[in-house]
Amino acid sequence: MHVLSTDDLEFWQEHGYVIIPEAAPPENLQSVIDAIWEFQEMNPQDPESWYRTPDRVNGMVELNGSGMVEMYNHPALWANRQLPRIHGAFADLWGTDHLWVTIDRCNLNVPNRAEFDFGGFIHWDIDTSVTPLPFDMQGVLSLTDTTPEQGGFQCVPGMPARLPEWIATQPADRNPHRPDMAGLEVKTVATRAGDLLIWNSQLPHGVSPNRSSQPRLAQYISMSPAQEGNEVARQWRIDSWLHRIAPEGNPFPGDPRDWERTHGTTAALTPLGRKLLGLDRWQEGIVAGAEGDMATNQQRGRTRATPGFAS
Ligand SMILES: O=C(O)CCC(=O)C(=O)O
Repeated sequence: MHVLSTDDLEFWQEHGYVIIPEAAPPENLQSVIDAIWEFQEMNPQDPESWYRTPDRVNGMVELNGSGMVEMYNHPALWANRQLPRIHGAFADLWGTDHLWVTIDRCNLNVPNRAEFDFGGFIHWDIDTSVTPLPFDMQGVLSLTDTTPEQGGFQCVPGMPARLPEWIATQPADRNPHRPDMAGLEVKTVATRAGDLLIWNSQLPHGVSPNRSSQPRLAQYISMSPAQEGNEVARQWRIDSWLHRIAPEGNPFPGDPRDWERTHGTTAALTPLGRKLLGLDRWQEGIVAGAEGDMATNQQRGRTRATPGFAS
């Protein structure tokens, strides 16, 4: 299924991100919204409850306070991961249908107030000191309409197209995960409910502060070429889905309640979903061990801490 137009592809090349409208139907969005509030043990009608759960400490320090919700395998999340329109959009960008989907988290970025003042951040998940620059994609599905003040996605548009030249102007000891923002212009992107925003990982990006009165709710979804020869990663992914196990890794500390494993339900998968997980193969005749290394990906892949995803 082709999803992106020629204009979309040009926008992607120029700006380093693209928005796919109506990527998921409203009922799917509502199911994820309900699941997030339940998982967080918060009442959407009672703002006092939104600040109750202390943030767990993220290994990637800039994420602290940004409202990352470590729910990974709820059936409502899988329902969106297996939508043909979302798969089609990533397939257009990667130039192949043979993709795996990330087993990724959600975001509930609540409004700032006197005793809660999240400043936002701009970062790269990839290591921009590596040559050649790693290439990957990341994505976020907006569950509600999100105004520019509401704590959504922000970035430095156009940076991937000029990243090597910009790096050449920077000191050798620069932070390869956090750009010096001097002279760089940040855009906070407004989105509609159901928009899927996909960005090139070379784009400096992050979560903006929520200066509105409404929370920002989102689900992270990305896809990368399937590593069907990487049997360790494939088995890990199947176990994660089947037993509802959170990915491990530096950026995300996991859920100390182990709520999904102990209380959750394993999601039903469509034929497309089975391939996007790795349960069924896109291609026959793949030799196990032929590609990839989960440990290496895990160390380098700050992106999503999902085995099988290199960054
Ligand atoms: O929530 C967003 O819009 C951006 C999230 C982000 O920075 C990340 O996942 O690396």
